[in-house]
Amino acid sequence: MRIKVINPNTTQSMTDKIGACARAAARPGTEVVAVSPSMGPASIESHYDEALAVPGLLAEIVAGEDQGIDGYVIACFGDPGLKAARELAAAPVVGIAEAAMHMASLVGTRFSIVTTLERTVGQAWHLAETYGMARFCANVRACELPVLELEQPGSNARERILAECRRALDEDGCDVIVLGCAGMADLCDAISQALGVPVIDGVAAGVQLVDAVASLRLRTSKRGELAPPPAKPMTGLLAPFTLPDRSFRHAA
Ligand code: 2AL
Repeated sequence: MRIKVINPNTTQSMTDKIGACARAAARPGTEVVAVSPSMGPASIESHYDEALAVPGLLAEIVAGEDQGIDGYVIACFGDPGLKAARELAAAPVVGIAEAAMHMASLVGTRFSIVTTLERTVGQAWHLAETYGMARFCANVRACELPVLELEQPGSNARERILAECRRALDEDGCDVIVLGCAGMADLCDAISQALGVPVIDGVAAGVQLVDAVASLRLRTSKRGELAPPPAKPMTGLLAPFTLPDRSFRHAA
């Protein structure tokens, strides 16, 4: 089993951390390949960042289909490009927000999401609604923490996230915490121990979930909406994204 974990931002230290956490969560015998795209934003904390992260992410999916990858994890809590990735890949693709929310719904009754900047709160709610998970979501809280602060040695990110998690447990009526950024993956164990409730890191949840799906020999349905995209020229800077014929091998 080979799982490709794609950090859609281009910060290598964060990709290394995500890779280490994904490997720690993976089943014995499952190989984790952690990559970031060759182009895109250094961090993803706006709709603009998210939109511009998608082309590089999709290039990693196309490459993965030639690398014999068994499953993909999109390791950013906005789940950027998830549906497009599913159109391109036959192997299953899971986003960390959808993985974390589904996992949280299995171990409690209501979860609160603790994320980075306030401006990303709306997107987290949007995803909860899209996935049918809003009924399990008690609240989405932000720490006003820029994503790249999670990469700075000596930052007080952990304390600020932990304090917000405690406020969530005190005020939201939740019994599970979902961490709202892939860059928080390495903090999950410590926060979980400090709080005494399940704390879900989407990277670990995504690796296990996609492994389960692939182990059941389930692949993304190519009937209807997630069929390979229709062939057409892409122009300008996107010319390299014109799909070669071999990308249409799954067509009915
Ligand atoms: C994220 C994330 O997971 N990676 C990134 O660059 N931004 N999420 C977030 N809520 O800020």
